[in-house]
Amino acid sequence: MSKVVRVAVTGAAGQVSYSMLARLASGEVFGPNTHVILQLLEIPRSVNPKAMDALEGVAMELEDCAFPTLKEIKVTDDPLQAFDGANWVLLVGAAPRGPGMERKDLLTKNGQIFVGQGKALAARAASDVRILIVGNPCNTNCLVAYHNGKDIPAERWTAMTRLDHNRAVSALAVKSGVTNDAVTCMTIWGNHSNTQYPDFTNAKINGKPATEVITDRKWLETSFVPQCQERGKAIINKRGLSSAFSAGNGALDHVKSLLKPTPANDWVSMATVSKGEYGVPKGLVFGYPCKTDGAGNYSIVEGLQLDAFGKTKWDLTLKELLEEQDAVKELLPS
Ligand code: NAX
Repeated sequence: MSKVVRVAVTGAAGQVSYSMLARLASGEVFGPNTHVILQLLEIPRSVNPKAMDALEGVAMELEDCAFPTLKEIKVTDDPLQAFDGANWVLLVGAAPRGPGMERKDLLTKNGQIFVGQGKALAARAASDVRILIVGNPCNTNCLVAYHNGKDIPAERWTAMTRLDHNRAVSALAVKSGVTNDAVTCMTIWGNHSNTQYPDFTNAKINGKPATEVITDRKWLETSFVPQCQERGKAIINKRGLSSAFSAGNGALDHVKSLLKPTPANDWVSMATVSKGEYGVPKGLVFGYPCKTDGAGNYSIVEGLQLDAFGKTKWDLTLKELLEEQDAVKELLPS
């Protein structure tokens, strides 16, 4: 094995990371001929006495898998060490919403974490780094990190809408009685929140417009869209915990998509730093349909049309992201 890839993961003792790290180390993502060095970040013992212990336990389990592709595991509470030379960075750790916390407080509390991590990434990551923000509110956390780590080009920063994408694909497949691979061209527009717009109007089922296969428009508008938007909450209601392995799976699908070209007749959903596509203000982190080249790069699929229903939903999710941007404006250097 001549190739080595350094992968930094934050929130590495949390439940999403727990469901993801073995898969990252195993060769599933980077292939059987690439050695993986995992650089795992948690919060210091002075902030939470249990987090580093839990992370050390996770590292012991990873060792005990004896993956031929796993070269080294570093555990640290210092972002500069975690991001040192990292080629791929998965920012999963974030501050959870505390009791009585307002949305604005959550945005600014997380924003402060992502100011520091954006700067640390710009200082230490590898020159070819690719960054995925999973920790919520992921679009705005990505916005803050990017604006504070601008030495890293805008196109290297993405936030995760892939779990939403997979949820939407599965929901259409179940409704139309097909397998998941028959559903293509799904887009999650906008925010990874309950304003996201899962776009059934441009999606396809067995190559045909989804709206020709599922002709029950009322179901699409009043069941499918809210089901996707509220899926996270529905899982919490059942499990008593938020989505974990489906979220880890979404993150790995996102990375795998960047490592493999998107098939000609399909695209994937990613939230990216807007260059103004579809009229979104530049610099906002917005969920788009994307095609990838297999070398870590994406391009936005241009020219899709939305109908009146879709446009209304699209406007709402853009409005929410603009409000989130306003809530963290003090954290964005001009
Ligand atoms: P957990 O609470 O299980 O784990 C989070 C971990 O992050 C904790 O171990 C905590 O100590 C650590 N952490 C907090 N601040 C940190 C910092 N500054 N540096 C390093 N580590 C830090 O949450 P989990 O269920 O794993 O979810 C992780 C994040 O993913 C949450 O923000 C969650 O909201 C978000 N999600 C995002 C999804 C998406 O589609 N974008 C879906 C799933 C998930 O809910």
